[in-house]
Amino acid sequence: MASKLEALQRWVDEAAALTRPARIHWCDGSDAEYQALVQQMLQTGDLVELNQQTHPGCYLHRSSPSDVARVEHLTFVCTKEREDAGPNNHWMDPAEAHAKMDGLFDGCMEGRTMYVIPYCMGPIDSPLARCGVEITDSPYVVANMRTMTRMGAAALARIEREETFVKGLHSTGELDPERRFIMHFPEDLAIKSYGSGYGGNALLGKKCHALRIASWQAKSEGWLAEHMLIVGIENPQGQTHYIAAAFPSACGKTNLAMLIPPEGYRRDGWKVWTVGDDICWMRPGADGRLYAINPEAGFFGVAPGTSAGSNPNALASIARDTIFTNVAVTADNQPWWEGLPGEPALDWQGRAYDPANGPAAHPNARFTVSAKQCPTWSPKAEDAQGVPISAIVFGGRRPSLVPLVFEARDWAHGVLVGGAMGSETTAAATGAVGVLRRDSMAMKPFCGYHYGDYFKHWLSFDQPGAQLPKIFHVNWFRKGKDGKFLWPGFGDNLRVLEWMIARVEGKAAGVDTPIGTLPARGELRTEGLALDAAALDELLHVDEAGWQAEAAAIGGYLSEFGQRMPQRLHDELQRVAGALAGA
Ligand code: SAT
Ligand code: MN
Repeated sequence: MASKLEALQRWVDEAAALTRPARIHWCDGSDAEYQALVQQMLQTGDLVELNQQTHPGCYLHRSSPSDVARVEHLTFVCTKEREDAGPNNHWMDPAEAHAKMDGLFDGCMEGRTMYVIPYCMGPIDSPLARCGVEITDSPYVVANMRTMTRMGAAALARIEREETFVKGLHSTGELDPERRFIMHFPEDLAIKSYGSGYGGNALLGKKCHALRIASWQAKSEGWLAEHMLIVGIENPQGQTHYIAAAFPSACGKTNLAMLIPPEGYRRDGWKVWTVGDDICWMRPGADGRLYAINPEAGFFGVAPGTSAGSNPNALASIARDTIFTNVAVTADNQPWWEGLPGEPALDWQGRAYDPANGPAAHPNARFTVSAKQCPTWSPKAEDAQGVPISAIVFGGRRPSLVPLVFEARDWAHGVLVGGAMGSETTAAATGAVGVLRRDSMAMKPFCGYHYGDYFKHWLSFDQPGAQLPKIFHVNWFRKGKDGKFLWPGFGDNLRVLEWMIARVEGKAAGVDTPIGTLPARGELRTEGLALDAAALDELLHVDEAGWQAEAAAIGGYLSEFGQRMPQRLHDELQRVAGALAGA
């Protein structure tokens, strides 16, 4: 196969001339192609078969032990002007970056197959969808891309029609952390990634395209590419509100997207529909509302902690036809991780399990599965027009200070609330875990341009005629003095979403505070919940002195972005600080 689109064919020819593969395979996305790849990987040891009785079609990939997460310190945005990448990104001059990468790619596919993967991010017929082509020498990447994107013939046809696509060149190289770089060239819609096979570094449709490059495209085309789940909440009357929520990696986006309503809610007829668990592209529709699609077709979820208690829908999704990465296995060869019943026999590196070596599954072990296997997969997720968003939610891991939920006064205040977001770090990225870091809109590792320009872009949606979603902030991770979580989380988070929907529908008064609107006493339904009044008070308390210090810290953070930070956000912060001082 080849392409009749000259620009595509020329780029593939150039990549082949540089990397010198033994053969080139254009991926058609068929079942037969997938099965052949699996067979080949079983032979090379890239995949290990799991128990096919209990887990039909499931396989395990063990990565190199030094290649288990995204590497933000090796990830660059290469714009002509350094300032355009902003202080939120590592920057390299494009010419220097190309030279460096081409040096690494030189001859790197000798003796190997080069796969050409045309893919579409979003429903194939959606005007909100965008396409790309990834070139890789990794069959593991091809198999994962097939699950995570609409890959193959239909995508190629759309690319040939539109004549524009994101170019992603990838090689696993030697998997040497010293020879590993993830480079983005937003001005050329191009990505070059070398030396890692891990999801966020190697499945280029995901973070590299659907967030870093897409955020850049979105800025110039008037839409938003966000690190958000999308969930539909259907009330007993059969009306569904769609909510988009941004949390940093490994803070429970997948769990919220697949939430199971608490017992009483189920009885009353509440339903939850999963549209997406990680990425959301939104654009104003003719009626002024924001319409969202999930650009992905699958879930690349964190395995540890996924259990019948925390996320039964995820567990049901991954019972078959799933690729597991860096999980442990039981004595009868079933996938295993911390949080599941039973016990591990081999750890994620394939060694006999020994607690002295740490957890059996890597803390960032993952599953890759088609979204269609999720019991709550929304029929609307395939809708070309997307779903209308009623509320946007920001949140992070904040053990203290930040209440369970509050609502921003208006859009501009909401942009400040998202901009000020902070969270304790997790295992999804290399580095220390459990340190508070500011992570505006959960986009710190993913915004492909200057954060100041990004906030300005967000503010620009507030226009006459716009019917914008309400903006909320949540914190499921608040701890009491005993160090235990105050809020049960998981399914009970629906109680908080219900309050948000009541606010959207004008059915809850709330209480105004300097930081925003909180649920008034009695507005949050707590029946059936083992939560004492003191815990609820603490969860909904605004500690003014603590927030004054927080406001000062946020001010310092906003100043890091210099002149490009819109004055409007400083003004919004002044308003909050003023209200706190007067409180
Ligand atoms: O970066 S990944 O997509 O591999 C996982 C994450 O951090 O969300
Ligand atoms: Mn993510």
